[in-house]
Amino acid sequence: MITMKDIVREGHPALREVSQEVQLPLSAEDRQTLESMLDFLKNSQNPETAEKYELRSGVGLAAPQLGIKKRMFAMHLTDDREQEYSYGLINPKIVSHSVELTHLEGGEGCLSVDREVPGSVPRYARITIEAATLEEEKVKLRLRGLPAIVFQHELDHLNGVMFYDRIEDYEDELKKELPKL
Ligand code: K2U
Ligand code: NI
Repeated sequence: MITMKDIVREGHPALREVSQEVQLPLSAEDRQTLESMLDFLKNSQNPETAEKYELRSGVGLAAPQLGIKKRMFAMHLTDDREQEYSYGLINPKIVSHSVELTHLEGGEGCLSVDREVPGSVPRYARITIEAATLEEEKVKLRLRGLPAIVFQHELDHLNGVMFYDRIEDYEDELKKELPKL
């Protein structure tokens, strides 16, 4: 079971590297890892489980956040139309996107960042994505709203990008990562 001690924090090299494509068909190990990432998100959104295991609530988790530099992440959330998005996505890519941008009111956070970093994070308002799922099927999804924002936040993790890299109007010194431990 993944808990917060398994999630690497700012300064860990995996958060700043480009992850590698995942070999298909999925190995038993990669499948197990991605399924446990999805379980973490579900556990983190269950008040009793989250309290018992001291989990921070998350709607997305990328393999590099476990120190695993592979192009896969899990997302688990419902959008404002009560549509559930619960996926383990492998080799995800954005195939097209709107010109229009959006941002999460109040800014973004990150399970690998133990501090508040205020500021709006610009994201594409609408995206069309392709990926393989845990069921080893290719999926093509059109996302908007929170699912689109979560997808872009997690895809950034696969490319070594942190959400605060994208906060334009923010003094540089506060964007710098904590000193390497
Ligand atoms: O990747 C992560 O660190 C998980 C983040 C993903 C995320 C943060 C901000 C905006 C979109 C995605 C966690 O889910 S942070 C907790 C959270 C919970 C609900 C809504 C937004 C963020
Ligand atoms: Ni994050």
